[in-house]
Amino acid sequence: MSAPIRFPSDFLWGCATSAYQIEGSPLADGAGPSIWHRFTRTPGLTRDGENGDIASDHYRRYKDDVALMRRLGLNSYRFSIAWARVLPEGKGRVNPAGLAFYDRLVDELLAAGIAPNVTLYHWDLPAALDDRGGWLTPDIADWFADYAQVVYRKLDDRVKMWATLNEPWVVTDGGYLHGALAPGHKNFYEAPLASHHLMRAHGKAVQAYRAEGKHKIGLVVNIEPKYPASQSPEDLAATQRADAYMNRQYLDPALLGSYPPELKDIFGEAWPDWPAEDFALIKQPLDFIGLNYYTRNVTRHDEANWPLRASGVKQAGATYSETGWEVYAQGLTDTLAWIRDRYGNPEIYVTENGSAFYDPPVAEDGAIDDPLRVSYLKKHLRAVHAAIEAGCNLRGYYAWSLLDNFEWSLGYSKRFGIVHVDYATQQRTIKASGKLYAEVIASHGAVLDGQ
Ligand code: GBH
Repeated sequence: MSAPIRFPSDFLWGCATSAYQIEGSPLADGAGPSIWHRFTRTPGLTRDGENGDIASDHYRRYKDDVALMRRLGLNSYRFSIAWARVLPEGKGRVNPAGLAFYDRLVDELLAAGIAPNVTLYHWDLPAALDDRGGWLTPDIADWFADYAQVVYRKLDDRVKMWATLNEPWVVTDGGYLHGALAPGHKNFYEAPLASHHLMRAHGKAVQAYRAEGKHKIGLVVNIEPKYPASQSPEDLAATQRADAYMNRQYLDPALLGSYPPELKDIFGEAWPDWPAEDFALIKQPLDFIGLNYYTRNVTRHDEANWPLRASGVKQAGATYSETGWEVYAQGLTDTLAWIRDRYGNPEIYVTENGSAFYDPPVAEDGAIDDPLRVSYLKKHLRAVHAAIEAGCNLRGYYAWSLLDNFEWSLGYSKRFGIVHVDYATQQRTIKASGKLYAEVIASHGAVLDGQ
């Protein structure tokens, strides 16, 4: 018999979103274009040429959306700021009207008793900075810190949780190595540069925060535990490479001050010898780690999958979501325990967790039954509770996502929301998963007992 499920009374219960995925109105009120604005205007790069011009229209409906959060009982909300709304050219001139949107959002949240948790970068680089080299140029660390400082000065009186980057692995792997995400490069030699400058930018933005800010700042990473497909030396080595590439590439320099040695093995001559002083910049004391967890990976050696020479093995009998990711809640407990042990039990939040499944249309009585997402959510919340029981310093959980939204190159074809969005009318409908989440929050988890 496991212990009854009761989450701490000060546990943060939230939902997460990101600017380009929900806001719409990307050029409103003097905002500059981002790399996603451009990417979606290049034919063939997103499904059906879909873009974030309207998305979930949150830029105009944010008050309704905060009311929705209140109905769900959230006490925190994680969102990101669009850099190019604040600085249309990415640096230099501030656009007060862009900053004012986030100012209003923060006030609306606080009036509803919801603590804002702000991410400074969720993939929407100002296009003007991409023109100057984007994440490939060392200058970007200063550009990012300058932007961050503008935002801290405006919002740190009310925002108590900040994150620098969302998922630097995805920025590099999707944006610079395989090209599925903006800016769409496929360049082996660029990937290590982008990674390194992301981490330098993270370090500078944390330094800037220590000079300005009074609260907490952290880094958000995506982690997928890598389990070997067999005990063969080849599969074990492939598993280590996959783990180094996705899971240790960012946390190790940020928290331990060095890169995993496997990266040299993966990137060969494309992996530079980094200046030693960069690591002092990258390794800044952090107040928390944000963990985005979706799935695991069972890994085998695969010479054909360049440059990692490793690939995932599908598991018989497992459930796969509509994005093809295995549902594996134990991996969340395992990942939290791994971070606890490897990095000295830092304060941690699950900053994203969720799933895309086919949703039926809204029923006549207004209900949306999404049993697979309900099951995913229950299993992962139990996994989170198990990690707390196992001594992880875990303080909050954010479901991805509040709303159905623009799923990057997959357009609107994948729905991750616990609230359904009818894109023709922008009407919001709380799905069964959203109702379940509200019950979990209201009962401090007790509703999960015995299920
Ligand atoms: C998040 O990243 C993003 O932060 C968010 O913007 C996005 O909408 C959300 O996920 C949903 O996609 O194919 O089995 O090898 C997710 C990071 C990294 C998770 C790649 C899935 C591949 C699993 N993803 N990973 S698999």
